[in-house]
Formats: sequence, structure tokens, C-alpha cells
Amino acid sequence: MGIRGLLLAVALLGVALLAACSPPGTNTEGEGGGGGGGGGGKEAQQVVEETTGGSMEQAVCDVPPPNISLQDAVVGFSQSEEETNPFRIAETQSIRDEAKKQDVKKLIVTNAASQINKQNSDIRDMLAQGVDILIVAPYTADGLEPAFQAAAEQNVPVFLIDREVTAEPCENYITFMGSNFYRQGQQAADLLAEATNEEAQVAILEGTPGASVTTDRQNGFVDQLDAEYPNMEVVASQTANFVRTEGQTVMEQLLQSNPDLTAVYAHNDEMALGAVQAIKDAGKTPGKDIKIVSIDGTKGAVQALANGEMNGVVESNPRFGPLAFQTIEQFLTGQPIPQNIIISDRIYTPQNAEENLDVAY
Ligand code: GZL
Repeated sequence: MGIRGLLLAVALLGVALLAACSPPGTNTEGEGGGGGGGGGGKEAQQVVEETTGGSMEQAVCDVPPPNISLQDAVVGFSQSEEETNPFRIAETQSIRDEAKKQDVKKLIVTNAASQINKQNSDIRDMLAQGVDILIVAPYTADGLEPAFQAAAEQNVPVFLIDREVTAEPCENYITFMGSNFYRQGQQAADLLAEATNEEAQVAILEGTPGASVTTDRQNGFVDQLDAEYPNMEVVASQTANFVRTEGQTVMEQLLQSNPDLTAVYAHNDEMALGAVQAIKDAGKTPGKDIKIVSIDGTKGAVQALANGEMNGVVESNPRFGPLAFQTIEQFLTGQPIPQNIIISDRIYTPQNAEENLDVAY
């Protein structure tokens, strides 16, 4: 193994270890502020599970870091969706908390309100304000190319969190940090199989069309049903855009058009909680008449799971602050950065929900 390979190995170990045992201060109780971002100490932190970038040569983008320290840097964070979803609240809070902890010179935060064109203009505005580094939570897999190009022209490195993009790494971004969404879909299928004794008429509430997380959570779930559960049938699948009110409205419609529905898989907790309300309004008992599984790990969903109104939740941990800034620090000090840094997520079950409520967000 050459020196570059050794450097990469050391860097990867650093990312894994530091993310796994980030100082508790980042999410210490009470620092959550804003109603989100709180939750537990170290056990709430993200844990890096795997890093991929192919061979050593592919793993290292040949992009020279700006000659600046985090403490002298202006960092821009481009958030994608409104902060009504606890995932978004916790994600932004984690970035704010860690920027403060790392004594970053200045943090600018924008919110694209679920509009890809606004996210492009948000990023351009931050570039015009002279940001040195960008952290971006992409709204959709396509559409941010103009912003990436503008950043590259100004030699501003981009770090992706939370959702992937189709644009190539290196010329557009240094690395992607996030969950394995396909596996989350598979895990949701296993949880729903457990709750329905592997026999169900399933409705799916899908996330935002065109987002990598939607595609992967859908494919993971459907592929797992096809591979393992022949008596579980998807009878309806419709987007509700990750929004609770839309989840409720779509669920109302699906209940009317599919009276034999026995199970729901929601791509996120917000839509699942909307479905819970719709099922109640229809005079049925959520968690019993109709089993419900979703993804995120918000306090609302984990509480519903503890109450028996839901049947399983796969975590998608939004607390990217420690990992994002640790990775940026490594980049600024010339260490090789893997092109994909994948975090692991826990599984909430009816048996462990109550005891894990403090980790939910
Ligand atoms: C996952 C993130 C998803 C959440 C949803 O990383 O992109 O978007 O699971 C959110 O709650 O809308």
C-alpha cells in the first residue's frame, strides 16, 4: 500500500471513529433548541458504517482545498425543505450546533422551501456573499448543476448531506454523507412482514418524485417484497411529498378506493402520522386494523410506535453536523476524503420504542 493508500486508510478510520464517538456536546440535552436537534448524548450521534469511492485513486478527488481553516471560514448551508418536518429541524440544528462548537467564523443558512430553482439561487446568493465552503442537502437528484458549476468556478468545495445527486463527484462535490436508503426500504419491508405475518394488501406513501431517497426507499421495499414475501401485495403507491397533511389526504383517498387495505409503508414519518389520522377518521384502528411502518425516527412516530398506533420505524439520522464538519476539517488539512460516507441507522420496534424515545428527534 503506497503512502496515499496509507493516508486514505488513516483518514477513513478517522471519519469512522470520530463520527461514532463525537463529543456529546453536539447534541447534549437542551442544546437541541428549536424543538428539534435534541435527543440523547453520544447514542444520538451518527455512526459511519462504510465508505466507498472505489479504488484509492477514485476515492480521492484531486481538488486542492482552499488555504483556510474552519475558524477563518464562512460556511454556507443550503437546506432543501421547510422546517416543519422534524427531520429538517434536527438537521439544521445539528449544523448550527456543530458550526458553533467548531468556532466557524460565520455560518449562513438558506432554505429552498422544496423548490429546486430556489435552491440554485440560494447557493448562488451564498457564493455572492463570499462563502468559502458549502454544505448542501439537495432537494432532488437533478437540477443543481448550475449551482455546482458556479461553486466550481469560484473554487468553493461542496459537501453533500442527506440525499445524493446524479452529477459526478469531484467536479461538482467532494463527498456524499448519508444513509443507505435502499437498505432502509428493505428494512421497512421486513418490519411490515413481521407485523402482518407476511400477508398484506399494502399501500405506499411515496416521498418527493425525483429525489434519490424516494427512488431508493421505493426500490428497496418493493425488491424485498418480491424476493422474500410472496403474500404481501402492493395495491396502491402514490406520492405525498414527505408532507404530513398530504399523507393524510392521500391516505383518505386510498382507504376509499382500497377497502381491503391492511398495511401502509410510508417513505417518512410525517406522511405516516398523516395516515394514522386518516385511518382513525375512517373509524379504523391504526397499528391493528391497518399496520403502519415508516422511516425517519421522529419523536412523533416513535411515540406512536410505543402507543401501538404504528408497527415499526427505520431511523434516518439527520444529525449531520459532527460528521460534516469533521469531514470538511479533514479536507482542509489535505487528507483524502472518500466519495461516499454512509451512516448506519437503528431500527425502532414496538419492544424498544419507549426506551429509545430520548434518541428520537
Ligand atoms: C432523508 C431525507 C428525507 C427524510 C424525510 O435523508 O432526505 O427527506 O427521510 C425528508 O423526512 O423529507
